[in-house]
Amino acid sequence: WLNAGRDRTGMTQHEALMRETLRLAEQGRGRVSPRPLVGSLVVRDGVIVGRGFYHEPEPTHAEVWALREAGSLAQGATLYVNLEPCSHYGRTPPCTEAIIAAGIKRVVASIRDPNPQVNGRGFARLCAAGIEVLTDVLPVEGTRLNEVFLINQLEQRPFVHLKLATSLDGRIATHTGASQWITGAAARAAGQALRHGYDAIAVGTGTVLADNPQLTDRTGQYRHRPLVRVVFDSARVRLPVTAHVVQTAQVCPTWLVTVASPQRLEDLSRLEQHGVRVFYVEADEHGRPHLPAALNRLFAEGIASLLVEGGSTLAGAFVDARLVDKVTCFLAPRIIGGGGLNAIGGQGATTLEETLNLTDGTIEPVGTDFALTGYASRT
Ligand code: AOF
Ligand code: ZN
Repeated sequence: WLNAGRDRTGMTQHEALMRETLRLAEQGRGRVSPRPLVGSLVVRDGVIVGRGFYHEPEPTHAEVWALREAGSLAQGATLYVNLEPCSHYGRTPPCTEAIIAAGIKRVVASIRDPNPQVNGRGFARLCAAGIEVLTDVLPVEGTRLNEVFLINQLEQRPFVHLKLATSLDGRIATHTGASQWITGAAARAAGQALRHGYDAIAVGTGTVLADNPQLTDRTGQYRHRPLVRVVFDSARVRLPVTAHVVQTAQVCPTWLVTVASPQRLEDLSRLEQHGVRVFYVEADEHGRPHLPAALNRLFAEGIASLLVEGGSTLAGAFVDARLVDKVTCFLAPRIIGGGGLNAIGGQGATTLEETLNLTDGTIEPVGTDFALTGYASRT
């Protein structure tokens, strides 16, 4: 009674195997940046005979791992991969050639690779070799999995994920400044776990002064590059040498993004002596780092993804600049009211046509709180 080719959950066999491919790719999280999360399967007569996923420090691409495991069983088999196979000589030879040489009959993919070195050439090369190519299998899931890589390739800037933890009325502190803790332990742990998938965490100096946070990845899972703590400061340079992020800068990188301030050179050199890297970018109209310039600079330094953790001023600046791709809000079912501090400062919208809208939202309970996630609408 099943629909042709579909299992009891309504998925086709291609979709079910692509789901497994995406699950494999996910295992690379925290160890692929600035490259994509890629998984691959070799399937012969409905049986998985090879698996692979991309993970640094090995430069080997997912497809090649899967082909290696399959060995001679790859002859006449189908290869699943969530990203178009590469067709260029990079750190490794092109996967298209390995696929052709192995005798693969059909390639099933989720999304095209926008990397200008590939961008359709991988599929074209496979077709030219007589391989059947089927793409756009679970394209929404494939796009989400590589949301960082896709923004990097298409916009040449880091992917920006704004993380908030607020009361039901969108506040992050009471009118006296009390802020620890608005959300419960489970939500705080979930927020910390997000850090594992990111290259850098951004906070404003106000947050460092108020909370003196550690801003570390405490998942205990392997990551191939250390998490970078990026502090955004104005020309006043208020980041104190005594801050935890400065005191530990030798073991866990801390970068300061600021604007040129000749009267603060002594403070800056003291921070540098503690191992803080200082980046100067042009000032915006408030005398704070111009965010597009700051992101450009961070991208050039290898930061492919940034988790913005606050506070109100920095979150507001990112929202005003519309440099937010994704938002996760841990929402506590409590109301602060009165003059409590808003999670998002900045200029804000004047009309309702100017608000930053989220789409594809999901909400799920986390302990006694809720995690709301959405993507900035591009319209
Ligand atoms: C990966 N892993 O499994 C696949 C990738 O820097 P290279 O030479 O390793 O090339 C990286 C590019 O290759 C990457 O940006 C993407 O376009 C393509 N596919 N990359 O790192 C993989 N399949
Ligand atoms: Zn490749």
